Amino acid sequence: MSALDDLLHARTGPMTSELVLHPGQFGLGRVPARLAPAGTAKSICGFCSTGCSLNIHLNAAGEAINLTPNREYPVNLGMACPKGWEALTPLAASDRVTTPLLRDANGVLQPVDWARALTVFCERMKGVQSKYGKAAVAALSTGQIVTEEMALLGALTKFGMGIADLDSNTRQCMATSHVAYKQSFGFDAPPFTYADFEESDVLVFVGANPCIAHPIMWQRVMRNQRNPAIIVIDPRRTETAMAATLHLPAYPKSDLTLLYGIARELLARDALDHAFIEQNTTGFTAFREFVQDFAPERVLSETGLSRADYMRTIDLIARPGARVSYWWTMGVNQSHQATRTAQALINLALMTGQFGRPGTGANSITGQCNAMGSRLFGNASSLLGGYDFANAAHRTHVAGILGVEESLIPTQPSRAYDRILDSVDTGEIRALWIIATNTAHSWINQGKFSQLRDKLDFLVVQDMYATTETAQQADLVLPAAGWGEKDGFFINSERRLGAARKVARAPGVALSDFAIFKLVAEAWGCGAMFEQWSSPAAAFQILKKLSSGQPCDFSGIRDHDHIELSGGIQWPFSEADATKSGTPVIERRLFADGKFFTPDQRARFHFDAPVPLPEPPDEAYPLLLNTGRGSSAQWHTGSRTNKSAVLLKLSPNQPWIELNPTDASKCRVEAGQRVTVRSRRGETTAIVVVTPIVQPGQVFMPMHFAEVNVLTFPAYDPHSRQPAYKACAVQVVP
Ligand SMILES: Nc1nc2c(c(=O)[nH]1)N[C@H]1C(S)=C(S)[C@@H](COP(=O)(O)OP(=O)(O)OC[C@H]3O[C@@H](n4cnc5c(=O)[nH]c(N)nc54)[C@H](O)[C@@H]3O)O[C@H]1N2
Ligand SMILES: Nc1nc2c(c(=O)[nH]1)N[C@H]1C(S)=C(S)[C@@H](COP(=O)(O)OP(=O)(O)OC[C@H]3O[C@@H](n4cnc5c(=O)[nH]c(N)nc54)[C@H](O)[C@@H]3O)O[C@H]1N2
Ligand code: SF4
Ligand SMILES: [Mo]
Repeated sequence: MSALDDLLHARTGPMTSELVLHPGQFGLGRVPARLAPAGTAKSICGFCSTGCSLNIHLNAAGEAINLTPNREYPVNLGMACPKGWEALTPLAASDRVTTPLLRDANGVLQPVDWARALTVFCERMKGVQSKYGKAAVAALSTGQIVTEEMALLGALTKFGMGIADLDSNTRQCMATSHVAYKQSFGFDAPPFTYADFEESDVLVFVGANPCIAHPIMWQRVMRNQRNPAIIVIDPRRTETAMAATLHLPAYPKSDLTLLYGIARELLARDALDHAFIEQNTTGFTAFREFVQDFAPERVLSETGLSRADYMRTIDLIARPGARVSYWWTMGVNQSHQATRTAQALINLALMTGQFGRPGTGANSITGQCNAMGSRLFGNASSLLGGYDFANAAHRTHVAGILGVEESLIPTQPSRAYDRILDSVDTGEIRALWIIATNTAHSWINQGKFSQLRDKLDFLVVQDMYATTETAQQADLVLPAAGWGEKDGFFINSERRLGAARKVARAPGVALSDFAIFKLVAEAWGCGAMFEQWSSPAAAFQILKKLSSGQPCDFSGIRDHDHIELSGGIQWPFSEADATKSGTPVIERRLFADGKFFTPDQRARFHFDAPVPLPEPPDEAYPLLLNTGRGSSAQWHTGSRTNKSAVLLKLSPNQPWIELNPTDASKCRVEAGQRVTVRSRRGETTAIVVVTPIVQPGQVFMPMHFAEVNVLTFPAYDPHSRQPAYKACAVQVVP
């Protein structure tokens, strides 16, 4: 391990050497992560999937001192939300983990060097594998690291370490969109570009609160000069709903009924694009038949909407010549029938031919900065590059590009997050490696996760902080560099690749995830398999090859600099595109020719009958709990945003619960009071906010406090296995 010591010595040296390995050391060559020269570097924000470009201003030593939003970038046009403005602050937090930490015999996490950490990692993981079988080790990853890192992790775990189960927090977030698009379009391909926010006549937002969750996308809506009608379908009267033309407060999870009802009325009015249906879709006849069951009486009684609002919605959508776009986020994806609900939106756009023209589309808004990267390159549900594990030709193709033995590629996708945790429960899985996600806070029905900890022989957490709920439970913590401390690319909601740059040095001996994965590969004994992955830049070239010929083809992009100089590049941008046009177009939407990615190039209508809520309110637990984003300054479990004094000032720092005035008086509680919130799985306390934003019988809690997932009910969409975080029964008591 002395080579490792050399490495660490180099690591703690001057700014220019985050991880400068001697050429040939472990066959690594150099893993360059040089800092940009003094002046200004451009980097894509590492919080949400909007993918704003930030100008990072550097001092003479090449260290970031502050930032301003990039005015030239086609995404944010000089704007940023509070998190973007504060993006550098979490890097300097005092609780950054600066060395590996290993739990000692007394149960205390103690600093160790990398050599020891890697030895323990391999001994314990291999120990579990030899005792219980290879399948006894699993990994949970993220949508918040650069694509090169995700892909390397995916290849390392599955092909190098024999780990069959590698899932990620993208399951909590975008699994539904992935499956819905794949089934309907033949590939996970969000069709839109952000220009569509400005080009629509009617924008329908379903279970999306962009004012809070995607503020810069909302700014793009505000730039729309076509006097658009904005329809918001959300049980809460959110900031977005307040700004809308029409708010439809449909009862939670009645969306499916509502959307099928709308399809029925469009049929009745013959507001269809017959040519599009005929030429570009299959399954319409059965769908037409199916929606006949959704007469207005049924829709109005199940959704609780007024007839006037319902009919006005249909009038707006059916207006001849109107460009209509449908946008959805977690109010759809986190439901017990999430995939079919997403597809109900896709169906509306298909039957009316709202594709491929400005201001149209059935558009899933992504969550994390690189959830789109993980959908294509996480190697979890799809094989690297959006291929299928079950397809032998795909496995041969990918094995060829990577130079790995084909037999090492699993023939099945990973099991989903919930199944992985179930297998921990049954004792089938004994060791977990968690990277850049905070499971102990964000997973549904979190009481269960804490019990599972005791069933694990070995838990490794790789994070920027050792203070997260999950890292606190780890046996081994691997210290990671964060956004701003490493190079790579993200893919945003509109399929735009953006380059994230190293503008700061990670603290102590923390390393980029890329470097950690390389070191693990070496220590494990499979380093040779990843020889060509010598740096993020080299990995980018591999990913280009994997993308080539796929719908997500970006083989026309030279390198990270090319991405940056072009203002980001949307896929597809193939080698042929590059030869043809030289420069990528600034805004590109899919399906202008009506051709989809299915074998017959036709989109599919998918539908299913609505089924009741998994845990409806009853006498004992009379309120329906909805959860989601609380403010534009809070990010998920808070491990990054809680480090900024500015962001902390912009949002309440205690868990709160929103109650309608009628429920507040029924429960005999008052605004500002601390109350107990209880579900069948656990209880917690929160401060009461009395507000008509929530409907009677419904309450809302932000997800940014660990307490909330003590309460949630573990229901999942059957197709995507995404957790249904937004509906469970609770009681509120003083
Ligand atoms: N500030 C901030 N921004 C973020 C994040 C963050 O943590 N903080 N996270 C990012 C990530 S990863 C994601 S996934 C996105 C999430 O972005 P969004 O999905 O927009 O945010 P949420 O608040 O989770 O949920 C949106 C809305 O769904 C509604 N909803 C709940 N149930 C239903 C239902 O049955 N039907 C309908 N129609 N609506 C329903 C909720 O009331 C809520 O207003 O945000 C991203 N942006
Ligand atoms: N009740 C409820 N629960 C929810 C949701 C909800 O709406 N309601 N939403 C769900 C959704 S959509 C999501 S996306 C999840 C998010 O849930 P999580 O992924 O658990 O939330 P984060 O706080 O973003 O956790 C990311 C972790 O990665 C670390 N990190 C950041 N950058 C890096 C890096 O470069 N390398 C490494 N190694 N670590 C890094 C951070 O410090 C942080 O601890 O929560 C889900 N949970
Ligand atoms: S909108 Fe998203 S990408 Fe843009 S600055 Fe805010 S968090 Fe970053
Ligand atoms: Mo998410």
